Amino acid sequence: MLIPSPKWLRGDDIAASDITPRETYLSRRQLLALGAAGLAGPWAARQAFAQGAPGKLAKLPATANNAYLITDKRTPYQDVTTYNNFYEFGTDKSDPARNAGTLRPRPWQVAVEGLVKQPKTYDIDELLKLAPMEERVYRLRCVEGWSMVIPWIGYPLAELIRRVEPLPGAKFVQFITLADKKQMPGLGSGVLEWPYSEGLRMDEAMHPLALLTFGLYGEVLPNQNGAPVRMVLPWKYGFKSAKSIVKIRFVDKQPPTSWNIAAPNEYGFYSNVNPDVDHPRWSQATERRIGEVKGGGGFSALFAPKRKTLPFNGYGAQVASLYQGLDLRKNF
Ligand SMILES: Nc1nc2c(c(=O)[nH]1)N[C@H]1C(S)=C(S)[C@@H](COP(=O)(O)O)O[C@H]1N2
Ligand SMILES: [Mo]
Repeated sequence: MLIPSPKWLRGDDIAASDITPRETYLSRRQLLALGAAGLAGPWAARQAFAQGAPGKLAKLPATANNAYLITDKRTPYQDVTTYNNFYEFGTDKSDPARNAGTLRPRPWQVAVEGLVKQPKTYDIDELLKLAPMEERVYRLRCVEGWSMVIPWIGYPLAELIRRVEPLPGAKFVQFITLADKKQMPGLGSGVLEWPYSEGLRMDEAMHPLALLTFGLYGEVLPNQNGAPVRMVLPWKYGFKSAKSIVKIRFVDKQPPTSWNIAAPNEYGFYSNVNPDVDHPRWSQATERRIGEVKGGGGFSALFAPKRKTLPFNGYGAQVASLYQGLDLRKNF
């Protein structure tokens, strides 16, 4: 799959010619609506633009990495930032966009600890400069049966792992995310065990696809998408991609994960996207692409055409070898 591609096949070119005009059109329509309500003006123009497209957060320069080619049309920014799972801010898809304004992504520190030679607490600005930023267009598929295609910005987690020098006893990496009641209204509910915890086997964590992610669509992460730093693991269900990380811990045993604790028969440790292993309450054979029909993410989740879900979310050529000899029905 690591084939150099003709320029016209690249996702960014498709997006540039295809999505931008539509967003411009939507903004103009929103402006007209605001104008009719007597609200048009520079402020209204800014608001209308901010809703549909990037442009309100700090830019995060990155070099496109097209090694992992995705030609699917990108999910519009509007949907990427308003249809979210981030239970610390509520369990409805629209809650994170509405409630995550209270998250303070600065100052921020990430403690890298456990079985490593060089444990260290990184300031977010230091972490940002640790390795060259890449833009990678990845599919993200939620276990709920919807997916998105997003231009993420970050660098391989392996860059960080190499620098802290894991000890031979380190077999797993655990990600622990922020749990602060003052910033996160959803922590009052007992739906999940807080802080949110996820984990990977060391070889999964070292895989070049595993992206330590700081931005999307050319800018730093919006709060609702896990500012200031999250994981993106494109071959696993979305919940493995922990948001707003504060600790990365190297351990010798498989770490507990929040979703596995909440429902052990539904969410296993591995959580590789697998169309052949149904969730106990629904099939995983198909998915719907958010943004494919108009009317907000929720409409797409219900009414977009069904697509066949691919093994490992389409990244089998890169990652299937990690699981050779492992029974993926048992180790779901
Ligand atoms: N801390 C934290 N991280 C999280 C979650 C969460 O509730 N809390 N939800 C997960 C789930 S279920 C999904 S599908 C993805 C969604 O990421 P997105 O909103 O950026 O698309 O984030 C994952 N990371
Ligand atoms: Mo999810």
